[in-house]
Amino acid sequence: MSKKQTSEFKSKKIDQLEQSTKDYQDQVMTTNQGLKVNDTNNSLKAGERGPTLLEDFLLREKITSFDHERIPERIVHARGSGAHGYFELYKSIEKYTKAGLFTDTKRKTPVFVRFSTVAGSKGSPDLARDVRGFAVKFYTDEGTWDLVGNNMPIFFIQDAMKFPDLIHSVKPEPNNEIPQAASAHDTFYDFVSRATETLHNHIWVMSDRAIPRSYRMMEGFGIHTFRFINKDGKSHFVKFHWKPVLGVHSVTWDEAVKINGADSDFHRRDLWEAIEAGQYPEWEFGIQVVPEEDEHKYDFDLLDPTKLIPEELVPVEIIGKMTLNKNPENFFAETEQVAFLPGHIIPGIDFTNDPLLQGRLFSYRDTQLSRLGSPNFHQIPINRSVAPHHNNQRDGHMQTEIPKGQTAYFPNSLSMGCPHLAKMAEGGYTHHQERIDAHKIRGRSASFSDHYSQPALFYRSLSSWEQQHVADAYTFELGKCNHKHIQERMLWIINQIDQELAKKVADGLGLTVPKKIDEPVNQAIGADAEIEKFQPNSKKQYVDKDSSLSQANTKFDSIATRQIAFLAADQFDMKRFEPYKTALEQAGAMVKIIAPHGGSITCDQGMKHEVDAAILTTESVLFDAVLIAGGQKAVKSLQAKAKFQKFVNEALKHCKAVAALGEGEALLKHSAYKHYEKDKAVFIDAKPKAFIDAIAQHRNWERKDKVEGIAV
Ligand code: HDD
Repeated sequence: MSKKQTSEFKSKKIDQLEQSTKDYQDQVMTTNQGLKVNDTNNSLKAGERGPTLLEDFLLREKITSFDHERIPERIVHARGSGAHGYFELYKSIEKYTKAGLFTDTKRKTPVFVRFSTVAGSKGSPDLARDVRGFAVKFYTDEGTWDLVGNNMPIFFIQDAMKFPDLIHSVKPEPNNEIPQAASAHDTFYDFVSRATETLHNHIWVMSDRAIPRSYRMMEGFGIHTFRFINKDGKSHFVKFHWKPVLGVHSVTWDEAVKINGADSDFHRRDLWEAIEAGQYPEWEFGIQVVPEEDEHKYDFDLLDPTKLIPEELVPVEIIGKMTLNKNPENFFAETEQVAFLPGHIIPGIDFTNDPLLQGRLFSYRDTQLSRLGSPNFHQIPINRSVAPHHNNQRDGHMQTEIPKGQTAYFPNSLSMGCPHLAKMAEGGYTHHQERIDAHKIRGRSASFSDHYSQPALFYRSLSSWEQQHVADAYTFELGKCNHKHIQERMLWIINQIDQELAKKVADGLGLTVPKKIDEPVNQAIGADAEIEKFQPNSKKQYVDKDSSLSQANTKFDSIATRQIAFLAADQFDMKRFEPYKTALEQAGAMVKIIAPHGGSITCDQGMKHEVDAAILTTESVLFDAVLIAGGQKAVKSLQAKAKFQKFVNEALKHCKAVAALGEGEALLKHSAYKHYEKDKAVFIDAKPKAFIDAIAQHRNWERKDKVEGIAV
């Protein structure tokens, strides 16, 4: 995280957007035609109590605009938040690619990023258990490149043909439109249990990755294997990675459920506030490169998007960094209207035959036509490239440009052949020449048929607390299913991944893991042969564990932007608080005063302190750590409101760092956690550094079993 003063870079994209930005300060109100308006409160009537007149053009303009101000939400990823920033290159990788943003270390390439959940509607809560979208638009000098990825390195399905089925199964059920932004329902598990290619992405969704602490604390992945093409035309396979500088951190499911109620905009607000505070989110950019000749070297197929390349086999090479340093001016104009297309590509990068990617190349342009209403969506300011565009495409709804000249075709002589074709030396895009000699078939390669090895690798690689979270998530999700045959089928499938995991889930559901699945429906849908073909394949174990898959191995070196609740009341002990406040803020954390009432409180030194939130309006789950004020009178006031005790109990239950100053220990003493004195993340009058180090650890999972019984 860099501080605002050190990173005020303004990109050429922002310059371009400023030309379309309107500022209404000190301006008189007008109609869309520039006519000055002197009354926007009353319609034109025949007499004060009389009927409204058809003549009222002001009413008509205002109401018509309002009536049409919604556009269709995205089919998937409807709920999201965006920000501007830039990408910097650490070192040229010209040996792999000729792409300018990856060879010119002097460039700062402007980006716009949109994070999202997948299943929920536009207004759904941020902390749904779900994959997060991680879409990056690079406005490069050679054209716009969109890397439309997720926060998980694999996808649910292998072929775009199944995408509508996947989405129909996870979205609210069609008869009653229930549940919103949740995968825990019958149709999803009916599908997952029958399409076992989904299992790998699915187990990631059962893990803590699906409930991030912040967009700023999650990884991003391009998922598909792409191609890099260098200036000699040589191709390498490549996978793209984003690694957050703050590390990968999540909340627990209990917190997620409560955050959704306490602040359903939790992630949106967190991103917005961090950028406003000058705590710019940063991700390092990494690549996994595989030479063409190694295409068939691995036990999985590089074209299969349900497989990752373990970092143990091909390490990620870090080559650059992305910084988000500006919030949008207008949510609709920028974040809602931004259109990402995997087909937006630049010289030096090319596609592979990954059948999921191939289908995506069609779907995204198509969906923008109904979402944004016209093939001219590239003219919307946020979608405009910074590289100039000239071609013979014309007209259509909302054409905002005025193409000059007599011709709109190629070849022509009347316009001297212009716009003329780019020569290779001018950077014309050419596709990698791949030799294809094949039968036209509707089918899938046998090399895609291993559905169990990588879910098992993922589970094996997790720490014990992460594994427990996965078991809890399966139990919760399947517990919400109403059909026993779906639960049992899932248990049978989980058993192929890991028997201990299946047993835990079965115990939670009050079922047993079935030995055999014998469902008459398979015959009815002709699925027996298909199911036989793909399940269960004997698992392979090409690596024992991959350390990059566990959040236990992430970074724990910063408390920048962490939210610290300071529980305080009038007459709190300022002398004890001051060194904590200074140290926490110097380390980049945000200290918020939570008091019995709003307004301000006065410390024992007679100074007034503005209250950030009255206890009534906030919740423990919105904070990363808790600091309890000292001072006899103040602590008495805290004890007089039971919610302060609940606040502390909850922080303890969620394994967060808690520090008490002086008399503040009374709140800990009365907490439901009896071992607080021996806990490595609970402090009484300790040095601020100890508290800071514990916050940087994110959670003290050693406490987990001891706080199981705390009821909050
Ligand atoms: Fe997709 C949106 C990510 C497969 C069809 N997708 C969308 C967004 C993200 C992804 C991040 C939101 C972009 C934004 O913020 O505007 N999608 C993925 C990833 C996939 C994937 C990482 C697999 C690796 N998607 C996928 C397939 C299809 C689609 C296979 C269709 C065949 N996706 C769409 C879409 C969306 C979309 C319907 C909805 C809104 C939009 O495109 O712009 O076209």
